[in-house]
Amino acid sequence: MAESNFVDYVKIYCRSGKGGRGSTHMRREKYCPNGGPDGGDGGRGGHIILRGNRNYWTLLHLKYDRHAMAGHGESGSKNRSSGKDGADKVIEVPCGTVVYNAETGEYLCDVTDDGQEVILLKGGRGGQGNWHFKTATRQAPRFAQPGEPMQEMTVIMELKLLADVGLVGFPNAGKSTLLSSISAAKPKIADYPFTTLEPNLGIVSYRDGKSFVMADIPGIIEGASQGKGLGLRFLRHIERNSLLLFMVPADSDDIRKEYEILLNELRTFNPEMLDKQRVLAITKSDMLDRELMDEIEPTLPESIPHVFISSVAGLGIAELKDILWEELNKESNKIETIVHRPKDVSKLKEELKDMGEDEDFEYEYEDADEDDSDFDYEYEEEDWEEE
Ligand SMILES: Nc1nc2c(ncn2[C@@H]2O[C@H](COP(=O)(O)OP(=O)(O)OP(=O)(O)O)[C@@H](O)[C@H]2O)c(=O)[nH]1
Ligand SMILES: [Mg+2]
Repeated sequence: MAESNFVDYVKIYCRSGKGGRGSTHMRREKYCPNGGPDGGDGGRGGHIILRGNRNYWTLLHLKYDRHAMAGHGESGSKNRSSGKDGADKVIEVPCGTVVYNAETGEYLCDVTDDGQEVILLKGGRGGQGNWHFKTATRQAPRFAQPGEPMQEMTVIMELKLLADVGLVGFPNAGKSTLLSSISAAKPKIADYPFTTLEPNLGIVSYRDGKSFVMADIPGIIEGASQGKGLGLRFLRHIERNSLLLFMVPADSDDIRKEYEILLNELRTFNPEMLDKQRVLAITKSDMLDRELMDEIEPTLPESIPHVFISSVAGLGIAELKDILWEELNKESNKIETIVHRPKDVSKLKEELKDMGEDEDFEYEYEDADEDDSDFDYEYEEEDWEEE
């Protein structure tokens, strides 16, 4: 796929900081013999934190910065001085970012709000210095806790745009034309299929200063679920929409059949998509006269509201907005929190390749010398034996 600035899928490596070691220092000062243990605690390792930022619209900035590493905590020192905490690493992400473990496919977290912070990987706690371990019978402990180890993980970040209404239709159905006519968005429009190659968002203003967000995604064709056309990769951008607007052109041979094909592709992608409220728009209706509309009317699917529109002639647009607004505000159609399913590990390799993300990272660990691995990190004093 051509390089594009719309990046909605990245794989990155994250590593939190490890905790600093506690100090085993013994106080030694003039006039103070046997000063006792005074080793301070180690600092906490830095966390890896995700923060929602509404100024970001894609994951492009992460494409060039695939290593997120927090600082390590510093060791404690004499005089009960605690070590400095490691610096947290904050990763700014667009609202709507979903994070998965790249090895197991497990769903980890979801960042939806501006300013929302989620700790993705916790930094290790710092070890306690030796003065914590002083007891009546053990006046001079010559040991301290090591810090907790760091955590590392390779994650997949996926953007699922947050919009109210998602447009669903075959290529050339007039989706982008509708978005451009009722919002300030300027998607590319042309009379050939697959004009739109990446999702577009537009804010549609409604009466009295009210507005809603509409997402135009690339066209879907029969067999998209098997990877035909642009496949289903963009469907996740309408996964969160509370309302789906199906668009079928008036000159289609069989409007109902086209609608059912679309519905079926959505079902294959994620059966929960069918729980969303749907509205059907018959586009390009400037090509129809009243008589033809009356003829088509009874053949349309009964269960959902429909409207004849023409974005070019402005026909039915006000009525369409009314219907969308009404459906959006029905209590039953309020966005339910979507359940993010884990990724299928067996298909993960293929998916990464599809997204141009198959590269493997090589990481160097700066300090493999300290071997803390045989410590038990429970903070119970019994665990600590005098060396
Ligand atoms: N007559 C008429 N033509 C329209 C109308 N709306 C769109 N078209 C034409 O239909 C063609 C396709 O329109 P697009 O908006 O690019 O269609 P799309 O659904 O976004 O197509 P993809 O991006 O390829 O999926 C263009 O040539 C438009 O000018 C309409 O209301 N009436
Ligand atoms: Mg388009």
